[in-house]
Parts: sequence; C-alpha cells; structure tokens
Amino acid sequence: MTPTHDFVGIGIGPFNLGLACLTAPLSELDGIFLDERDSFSWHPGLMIDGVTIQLPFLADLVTMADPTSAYSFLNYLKATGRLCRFYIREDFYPLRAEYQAYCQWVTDQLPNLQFGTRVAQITYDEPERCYLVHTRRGGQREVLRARRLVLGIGTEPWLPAPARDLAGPAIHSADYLPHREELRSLDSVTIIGSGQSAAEIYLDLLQAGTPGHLNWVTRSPRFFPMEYTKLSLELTSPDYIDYFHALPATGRGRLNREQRHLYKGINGALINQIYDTLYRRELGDPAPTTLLTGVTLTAADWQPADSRYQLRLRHEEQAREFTLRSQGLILATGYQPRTPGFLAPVHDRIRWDEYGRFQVSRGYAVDLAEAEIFVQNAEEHTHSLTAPDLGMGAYRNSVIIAAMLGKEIYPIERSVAFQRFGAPEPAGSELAG
Ligand SMILES: Cc1cc2nc3c(=O)[nH]c(=O)nc-3n(C[C@@H](O)[C@@H](O)[C@H](O)COP(=O)(O)OP(=O)(O)OC[C@H]3O[C@@H](n4cnc5c(N)ncnc54)[C@H](O)[C@@H]3O)c2cc1C
Repeated sequence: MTPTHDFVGIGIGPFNLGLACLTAPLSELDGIFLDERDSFSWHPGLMIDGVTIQLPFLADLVTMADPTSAYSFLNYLKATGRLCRFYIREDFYPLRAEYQAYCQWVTDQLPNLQFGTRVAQITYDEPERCYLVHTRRGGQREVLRARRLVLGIGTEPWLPAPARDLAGPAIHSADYLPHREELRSLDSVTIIGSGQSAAEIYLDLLQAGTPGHLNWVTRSPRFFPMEYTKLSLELTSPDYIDYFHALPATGRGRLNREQRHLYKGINGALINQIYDTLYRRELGDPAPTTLLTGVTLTAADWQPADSRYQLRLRHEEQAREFTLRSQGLILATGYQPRTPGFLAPVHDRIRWDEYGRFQVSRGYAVDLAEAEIFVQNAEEHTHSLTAPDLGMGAYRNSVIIAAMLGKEIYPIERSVAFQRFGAPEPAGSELAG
C-alpha cells in the first residue's frame, strides 16, 4: 500500500505555495501539493508590463508567519542579486511579474510540489480512516492517501447573466494578454467592469494608442478607489475575523456587499494615471473614448453580419435604456469560488450551508470533525474580505499548521487591531475604561 501522507494540498496558487514553504522544514508533517498546471503560473493573462501587486513585499508567501524563512521575498532578491536595486527603488510594492518570478524561484526549491497533476476525485477509506486522492497525470491515473486535505484551488472567472454563452470574440479579463494585439486592431472595444483589472486593461489599451473607440462601462456609480487608510486596513486582522465569523450569515452577507469598495475598487494612483493620460492625449491626439458609470449591461447579442456586439445598457439613476455597438468586448467582471466537483464522493463528510457553500469553521476546516479538510480562499462568506488577501495567507497557514500538529509552530498573533470590533462580552456589560 502507498504511504499515507499527513496531508495533500490541492492546487498550487500563492496560498498553498505558502503552506508548502512553511511545512517543508517541519519533519513531523509530511505533505505533498498537486496542481493541474504544468508549472506555477499566477494570472498570466493579466501580466501587463509595469503593474504591481497591491500589497507591500511583507505580504510574501511566508514573512508574516516566519520572517526568518528561506522562502521570503527578500531572500529571493538576495539570491538573485537584486536586493540593492529593490532597496534603492524605494517602492515596497513588487511588480506583478516580479511576484510571479519570486513564486517560480520558490517552486524550483521545494521538494513537495507536483505539477501536471489534476485531482479528479476524492473518496474516503473508512477502514484506514484516510482520504484517497484520485489524480490524472498525463494519461496516468494515480491514487494518493492522506489523513487531511488542504484545498487551495482558487477562484474562476465570473460572467454576468447577459454575457454567458455569448457568441463572438468576447473575452474575460483573465484572458486579456493573449488577445491584446487582436483587440488593438479593432475599431471599437468595450470594457465592462471597474475593478483593478478593468482599469489596468483600459490604461494599457489607451497607452497603446488603440486606433478604435474605447468604451469603459461600469454599473458602479463611480470609478471608486480601493481604500487603504490604516484603520480600514485593520479589517484584515485576526481580531476582525473573530468578530465577522461570529455574526449571523445575513449580517456577514450584508457586510461583504458593503465592503466591496475596500478591495474591489481601483488603486487610487492608477485612477489618477488614467486621468492624466486622458488629459495629455487631449492636447495632441485626443483619445476616442467614452467612460460610463451607473450603467448596467442588460443584454448582449453578437451580430455576425457586421462582426459587432449590440450591447443593451441601462442607466440606473436615470432609468433609461440605450444601446452601444462594439467590435470587441472585455468582461472584467470578477471571479467566483470554484465548486470542486471532485468532492462529490465525500459530500457527507463536509459541512455545507443553506446556499450550498462550505460552512467554514473559524480555523478554516469544513469537515464534520473540523480537523480533516481545510480551505484557503473559499471562505469570503464566513471570514470576510480577508479570504483572497495575499497578506493574510501566512496567518491562515499558521492557523492550519497549528490545527494539523496540535501545537503552534509559527506564533499566531491574535490581537493586532487598535480598534475594537463589537460590543463587550457578556451582552449588556459595561465597557471598561
Ligand atoms: C489579476 C489578479 C491580481 C491580484 N492581485 C492581488 C494583489 O495584488 N493582492 C492581493 O491581496 N490579492 C490579489 N489578487 C487576489 C488573490 O487572491 C489571487 O491573486 C491569488 O491567486 C489567490 O491564490 P489561490 O492560491 O487561492 O489560487 P490560485 O492562484 O487561483 O491557484 C489555484 C490553483 O489551483 C489549481 N487547481 C484548481 N483545481 C485543481 C484540480 N482539480 N487539481 C489540481 N489543481 C487544481 C489551479 O491550476 C491553480 O494553479 C489578485 C487576483 C487577480 C485575479
């Protein structure tokens, strides 16, 4: 019989890669990580020249859990002879291409990663009390055994209803770069959405001097910035997760909707760069462009006769409908959690909520025993905006490792916020001070 691993990590995005870094030095924890891609690849369709990650380098794979780790971003810079240049640059925000190169450097050193391996099904071996991970690798089928699983399978592109099953050359923003040249050759392109990806694509096409008309349409009432003020950043803290997780599901859902602007907006500097580019272009070579806010896409039709989309739009505040014709269409409409079909055979071992989502414990477990199946970045509905945040990955991994080993290897900082979330306990008591 093949050996039983302490855990199998499914998916090798930044979050499980961080877990691989933090568990590699631990002899008492034997884990292996699988990914269906052939190599580490972080949002390749949006690796636009010059864009940075939205967090300082301290939010690398390991530093917030273990600043002495050999897999830190600073050690990567040192090992590749770029630390002095990074220091002189005096910008704490790594380029996105640099973050990808850093993760690639890490994957080259770790012994516990297996790429080109798709997890097709998970079953449970009752007598042996372990999970069987059924994989496909090339034409080969293999079964791995593990006492625990850590799901890090990320999210998938989300499309609004009118844009699903659409004929023609429409793309999701995740696939932008391979289509960039083709888009630049069209006489009109429309971008739907106003998150960071939409803004980066808009600026990229604007700066490339796209010959055609460039439309940017969002249902948001304005092109709003992500919020980075320090007391708001305290929402990405263990203290806030404690508070959020204990709220009723309806309250959490409302908060998630209200908090979108904190992290689903556009970097403020990028908004200003876009404005300044439009201003400069107006003097010499005015950019043929239309920016529309408060406008929802209600229907879309591909008309092959003239190779154009007919987009039906609705201005929400004025309650007025209108149409827009566009040759190209980019849907920068975000991502949704993946539904891992491979879990179907172990469905009954998992706790689900009334909407069919994982019911995630405070410690990131989703199985009935709260000790066997952990999730990374599938818990926005229970753990708030901290779920997709690269800066919270090391914290979450410290918690998962402590649960797997029954002891804290990487000290977990539990109370970091200056502000207090929620009323004092017990209910009705007086707040000291
Ligand atoms: C363009 C973009 C930029 C971003 N920038 C930032 C940023 O600057 N700061 C920030 O905080 N957040 C950022 N984010 C959000 C952040 O959450 C993601 O960037 C991050 O990639 C999430 O990592 P992950 O490990 O959850 O999943 P992913 O990176 O999506 O990786 C999941 C992996 O699982 C694999 N997989 C899926 N199913 C299977 C299967 N059945 N078998 C085997 N493998 C499987 C996939 O191949 C994939 O490699 C950004 C998101 C996007 C889209």
